[in-house]
Amino acid sequence: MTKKLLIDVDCGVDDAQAIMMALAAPDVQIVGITCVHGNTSIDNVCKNVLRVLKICERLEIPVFRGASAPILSDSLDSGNFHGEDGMGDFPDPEAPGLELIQKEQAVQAMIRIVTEHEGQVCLVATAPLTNLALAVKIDPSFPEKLKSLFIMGGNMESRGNTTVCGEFNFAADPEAAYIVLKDYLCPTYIATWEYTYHHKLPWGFCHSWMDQNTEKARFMKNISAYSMEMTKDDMTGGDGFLSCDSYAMAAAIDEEVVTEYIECAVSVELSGKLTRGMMVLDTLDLLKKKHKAFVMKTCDLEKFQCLLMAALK
Ligand SMILES: [Ca+2]
Repeated sequence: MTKKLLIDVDCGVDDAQAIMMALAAPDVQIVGITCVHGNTSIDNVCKNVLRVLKICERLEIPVFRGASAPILSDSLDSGNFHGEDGMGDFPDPEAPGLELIQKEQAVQAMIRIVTEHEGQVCLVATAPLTNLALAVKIDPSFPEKLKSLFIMGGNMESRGNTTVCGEFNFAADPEAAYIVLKDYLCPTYIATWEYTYHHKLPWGFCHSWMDQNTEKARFMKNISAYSMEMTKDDMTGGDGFLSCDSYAMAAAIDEEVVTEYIECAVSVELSGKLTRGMMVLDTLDLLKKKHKAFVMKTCDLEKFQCLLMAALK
């Protein structure tokens, strides 16, 4: 049966990798891509998604513009990890124009699409969760109409990549992350920062992946050059290649990619001096929350690499 995916992105390089993975997967239909602030400005995010769809010859997929800033926080500086434009600042004079973005706003579109396909859509969120939080505030029945939710974000060992204890997507809009973990009572699967960090791929894989003789591989090599240079001596990289968003996408595409989960209630710290934006795992069940999330723990790296390989073929 065809899987329907709705994808919410702040299109940096790893979002691009995740989108391309979904586009290449058999039996997957992308019903829409919604854009949100994060790695770069909302306009850049929209443009980057269109660039990805163009290289994959899939510009018929509707792309929607969403929130341009967090709900309450000031915008967080992404540190230009993926370059100023979010995709390595590689010039692309042939990039499609923003007139291809749908007129309908992202949050409205999410609600409409999921209502039209009630119980069938997996929402994959690889960005700050602002659009998702707004969607449930506008339509409280939105989460229950989803088949499932896959998130790249948060952490499970208090390890940060942006603040001391904060992973970027959650730290960029802690209130949104809090709302989503509280109000989305659908089956929820989370690829935390540590899950991705513990499943880095060898650089050798990365090189053979990008050295495939295809337009898509050349595109990936070009947009990745900047962040690959950055990760060589950066706290996040060094000893391996990381495509954070692709871990959440892989889990949505093929449930066998994740071989072990921690099933427990989760929340987000909003007021800590050092820990604002940190995801909290209630492994002792002290919060007595009925809804448990599936926090990804171990990954079948062979399956994961096959999905990535196919993305650039
Ligand atoms: Ca992202």
